[in-house]
Amino acid sequence: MPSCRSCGGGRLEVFLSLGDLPLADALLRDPGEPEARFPLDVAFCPDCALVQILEEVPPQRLFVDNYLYFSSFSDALLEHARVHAEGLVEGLGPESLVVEVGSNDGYLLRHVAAAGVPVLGIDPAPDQADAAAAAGVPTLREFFGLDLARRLRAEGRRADVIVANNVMAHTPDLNGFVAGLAELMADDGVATIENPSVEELVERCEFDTIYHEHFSYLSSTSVAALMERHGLTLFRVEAFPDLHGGTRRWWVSRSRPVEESARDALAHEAEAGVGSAGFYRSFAGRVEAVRRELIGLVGGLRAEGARIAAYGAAAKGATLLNSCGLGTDMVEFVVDRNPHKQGRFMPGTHQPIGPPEALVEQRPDAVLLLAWNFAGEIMAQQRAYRDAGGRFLVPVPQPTLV
Ligand code: DWN
Ligand code: ZN
Repeated sequence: MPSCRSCGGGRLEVFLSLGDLPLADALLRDPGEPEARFPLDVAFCPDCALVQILEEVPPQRLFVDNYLYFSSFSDALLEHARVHAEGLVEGLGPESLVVEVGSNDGYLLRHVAAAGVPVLGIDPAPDQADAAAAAGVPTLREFFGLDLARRLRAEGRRADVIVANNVMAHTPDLNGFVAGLAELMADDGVATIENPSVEELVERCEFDTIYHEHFSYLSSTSVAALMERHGLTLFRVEAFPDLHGGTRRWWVSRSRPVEESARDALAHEAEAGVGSAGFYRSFAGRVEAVRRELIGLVGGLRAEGARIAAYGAAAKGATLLNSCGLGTDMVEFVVDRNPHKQGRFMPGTHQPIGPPEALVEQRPDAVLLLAWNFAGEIMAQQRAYRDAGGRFLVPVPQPTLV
């Protein structure tokens, strides 16, 4: 049993095992190509409340060799990033520096650059870094950690703001990552760290958001403990209940006064029990119930002769299809707006991935919404399919045909 990724504690308690699954974002070029599978066990640390997986797939394999996720294929996410960028640039100017770790295709920093504030993106994914450069966002193609932070500081670069959206949970070396934030951050700088909240993951049974890219599953409680260890303080917490199934934005700095939102978030989690093992103990049973219900619902539709497709070649979709054993005999194909994903095949279950237009052309009776976190945007977009009688199957928190 490995020690805790955050505090080094030796009392990790596994509360969910999803079996040996393929890498969620490793979409295949050919369904016959060999696929590695890795165990997916989730544990709770009673010493610092961090929820984490035990397996450590090398980040190079996860995020560089075959990484197809581009942030700019969700309008809701783009709008969320634009609003955040606009808030960040207040009070900054041409002497400032805003760094984003995990900057992907420049979806956020391009707004900061447009406001005349110097930016630096950091992301090892080559195609995404190329897209960012084309959008006017200079990007270092590297993984972020303490040694990169030290090199940047040695060059005299200190960040007034560091943005880290959906990346801190993706790094196996949590302490190196946070030490890097402290090293790169100007004395009176801040970092804003966004990740899904483990509280909603458990409460809404979002087990499909568990995959090997997500080494940690964060809470205000575990983030506060992690930051304290590196001389940083959690001073503000924002909640976005509808983003990625429930997201928090954690603001940390060396010396900003702690605000009510941070105190409230920690008090709420203490009340809910997010920092204790009991909160997680019933999760596996609830996951099993949702799996069975989904398999039953899909099986029932197929038994009536219904044809079923899926929307969103999302990483979470790979976890859902594989942990529920939904192969091409149950779900025929997947559609996705991201052209880098079209023409590929889902990991493990091998559904071909095509453009969303296939829904209107092939008219499946029901569509499993793998990207349920964007249900509003997607169902509005698929008005024609729905007006023609098509129905969506939303898998979590409760499998529901809408
Ligand atoms: O942490 C991560 C989250 C933020 O994004 C990364 N590990 C990888 C990724 O996870 P995901 O693939 O589950 O994220 P999404 O953004 O929920 O995936 C949505 C998929 O659906 C994308 O492939 C884009 C696609 N999409 C679409 O085809 N039409 C999305 C929208 C909104 C649409 O209208
Ligand atoms: Zn710990």
